[in-house]
Amino acid sequence: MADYKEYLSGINRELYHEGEWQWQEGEYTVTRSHQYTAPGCHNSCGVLLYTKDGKLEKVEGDPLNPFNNGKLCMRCLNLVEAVDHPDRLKYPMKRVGERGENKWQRISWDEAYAMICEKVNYYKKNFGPESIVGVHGTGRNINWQLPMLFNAGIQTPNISTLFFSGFACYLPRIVGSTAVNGDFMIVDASVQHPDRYANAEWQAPECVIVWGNDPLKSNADGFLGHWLVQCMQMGTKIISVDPRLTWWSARAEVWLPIRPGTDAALAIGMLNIIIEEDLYDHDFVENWTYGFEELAARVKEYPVAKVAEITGLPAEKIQKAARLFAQAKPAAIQWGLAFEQQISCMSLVLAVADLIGITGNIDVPGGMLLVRHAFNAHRHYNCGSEFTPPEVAAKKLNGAAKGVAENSIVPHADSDVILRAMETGKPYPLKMLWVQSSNSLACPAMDAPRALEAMKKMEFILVADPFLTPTAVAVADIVLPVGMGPERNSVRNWWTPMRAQSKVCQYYEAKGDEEIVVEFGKRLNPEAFPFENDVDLLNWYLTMDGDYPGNWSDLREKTWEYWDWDAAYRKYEKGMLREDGEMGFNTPTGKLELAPLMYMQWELDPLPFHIEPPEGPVTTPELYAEYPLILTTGARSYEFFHSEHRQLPTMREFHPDPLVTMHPEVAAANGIKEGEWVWIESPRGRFKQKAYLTPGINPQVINAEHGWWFPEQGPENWFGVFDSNPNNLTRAEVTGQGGIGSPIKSMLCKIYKVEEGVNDLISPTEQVVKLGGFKHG
Ligand SMILES: Nc1nc2c(c(=O)[nH]1)N[C@H]1C(S)=C(S)[C@@H](COP(=O)(O)OP(=O)(O)OC[C@H]3O[C@@H](n4cnc5c(=O)[nH]c(N)nc54)[C@H](O)[C@@H]3O)O[C@H]1N2
Ligand SMILES: Nc1nc2c(c(=O)[nH]1)N[C@H]1C(S)=C(S)[C@@H](COP(=O)(O)OP(=O)(O)OC[C@H]3O[C@@H](n4cnc5c(=O)[nH]c(N)nc54)[C@H](O)[C@@H]3O)O[C@H]1N2
Ligand code: SF4
Ligand SMILES: [Mo]
Repeated sequence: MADYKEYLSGINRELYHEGEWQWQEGEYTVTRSHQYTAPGCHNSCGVLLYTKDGKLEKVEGDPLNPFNNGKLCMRCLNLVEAVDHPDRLKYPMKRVGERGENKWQRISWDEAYAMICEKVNYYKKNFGPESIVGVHGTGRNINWQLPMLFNAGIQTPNISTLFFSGFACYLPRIVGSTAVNGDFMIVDASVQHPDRYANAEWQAPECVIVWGNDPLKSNADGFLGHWLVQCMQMGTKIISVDPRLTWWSARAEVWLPIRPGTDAALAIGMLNIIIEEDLYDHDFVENWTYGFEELAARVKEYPVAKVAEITGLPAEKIQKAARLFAQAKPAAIQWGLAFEQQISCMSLVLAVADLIGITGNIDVPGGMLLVRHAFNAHRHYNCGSEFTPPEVAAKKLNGAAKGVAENSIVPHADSDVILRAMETGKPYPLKMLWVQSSNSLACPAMDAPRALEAMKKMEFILVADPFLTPTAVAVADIVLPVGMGPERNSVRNWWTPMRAQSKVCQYYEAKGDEEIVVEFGKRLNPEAFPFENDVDLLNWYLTMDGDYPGNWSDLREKTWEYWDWDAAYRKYEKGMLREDGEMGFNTPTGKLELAPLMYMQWELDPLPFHIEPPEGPVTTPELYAEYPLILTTGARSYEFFHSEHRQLPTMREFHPDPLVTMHPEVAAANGIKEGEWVWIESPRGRFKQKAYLTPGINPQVINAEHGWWFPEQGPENWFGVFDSNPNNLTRAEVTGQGGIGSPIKSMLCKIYKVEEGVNDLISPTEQVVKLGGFKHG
């Protein structure tokens, strides 16, 4: 697709029924839709769903959809296997044995509604709505639906991604970016133009730093990795900051295999080089920024030799990267999860937003585009919060994370404070957990064994999921079957464009999240839920704020007319960013704040600095002597979305086991061969994965996968959920500046071979479930 114009003109639009949302193709009904979740992803690509007699038979990418150009990842291509999977939950069920025994009795939805509503009303009346915690997972297609149920239906202020300490995903990048430039920014890979790469105004970035992110695999946060591949075909050069040799590192001008958790030092060092060598954009800095002098003074504290020492990177490579980035026009930074999964999180986000600022790469073609949500419809995780009475809202379990918790995008309670409250009953008792779209024990729970003990103290736990997860088996009192993407009518509204998702099939008694929200909402608080069905809810959502002109069926039938990207560049010069219509950025000073006032308001240092990881060669040398490897975790893979898809044969054929990646020298030093099972241990516990050897990794570092459980082991052993779980080693309540960030990608460990019958007599799952966890101080 190097010549995109040629590609566009080559598409047979008639063949793909341009302008139609549904048609007949032989024996198939074809529906033009978007797949969001379940199965999960952060994006929502255009799909053509082929059904016959109400059954989904085939899925193809929609070639007319400029968002994904007909391309699909293996997870969407494999949708039929997921939708048809026999392990799916078919009916609501209530627990009849002890918790964890996996004894269930089928009940009807009416019984489930009655039972659950009775519990909710009981706890509300006796302990207040705040005694009920609403839990969801990462941004699947639940990001306004479940908050609406929790805020307006239950009216609890305690909504959370449970046990996921330090808001350690995405949110800090959103609020940090907002503090600096008033908005969120993404790499401008032309997505705001329906004609994409052929657009006359657009330009490919000359250089992109792919930083702590692997967008080909993760496609996270409104950005598809293949857009960047397309840019590379048009000349974009890559700098990769990653301890692993990723696809990007292998094609980079400069690969910086950084010591995990030291990225802030690198970013500040680059700022220093760029300012010292006078490579910054004087015009932009003078006219549009605030705080340059202070920033310039701070970054002087990070000369390149010091940064080289902290990061373990050669000084020349750091200089080369800084110069290449600063001299490229335009340039951009594709940042990722490694930003939050380290203690320096808020400083790192700031330093990198400053790098964009001083080089003048903000809101220019091929730079970092300032983005908002389609049609300014901005209700997401705060949806329905106006229905929570103020005196109840004031009881939200907040921690130190002021900037994050008080922002209007994700007004979540602090999961560490919830964890403590579950354990201690303070500041007030928590009684009920409503878990919908999270397999907490397998994936988000930092210190998973501790999380299990805390959950056991809850009186009533509901889990709503498409599958019977280990979390459901371990602690649920009732489980509800959730419909998958092709089984729900829905709306995708996160950045742009606004997209509709159509229901084309039904699995037993599973219900989509919208249906579940409406059914419970109208029973729990009818005033806030004057809806008959899912489509009523969607119509309300689409028109409650913002300026979307139609209803839900308009959206699904005329999706192609609703490509509402705000394609303007340099919006700050045009008075398009501020409510007062003045020129400038949507910040208190109207400037791009290199030293943001918001940080000061949140009681954070408004200038970036480096914090050493809480454990490592520098902070804890004695521990390092015994645990000499740095453990980073969670690098994404094509086959899985977090803990999902472990039951799908196709995925397991490609990726049968959890893999721990290590340098051959590390393997040799520890007597480990390719493909052998390896214990990964710290003083807090251990887990096992299979060795994958490659010279493409910083030899100080090993990388373990996250989210593993083993459906094939069956529910009796809770699917072996702790056996390969790196979150036996991670900790809750260890967070960075302002209570934000968590060192999930920079811990210490040692490794040794699993020897059958010798050192594997007790599995981690048995250790946690039967013996009460790992013994540690
Ligand atoms: N297929 C798939 N896609 C997903 C997900 C999934 O589970 N599967 N999860 C979704 C979610 S919720 C998220 S948050 C995103 C995350 O997606 P990404 O941002 O891509 O996150 P990761 O793959 O965890 O890590 C990115 C890279 O950071 C590197 N890394 C590790 N430690 C460090 C460090 O200290 N510094 C630097 N600079 N790099 C480091 C890793 O080697 C890895 O290549 O993906 C989303 N998309
Ligand atoms: N060690 C380590 N741990 C990590 C990470 C890491 O990098 N390293 N990454 C962390 C990150 S960034 C995140 S965001 C968390 C993610 O943690 P979670 O988002 O909680 O992910 P899962 O545990 O996979 O749980 C999601 C569940 O939702 C179900 N589901 C999927 N789609 C839908 C839907 O549309 N509706 C409903 N109701 N259910 C659905 C799935 O079947 C699955 O059981 O994990 C974190 N855990
Ligand atoms: S990015 Fe991949 S998994 Fe996500 S919706 Fe698109 S094709 Fe599906
Ligand atoms: Mo995430």
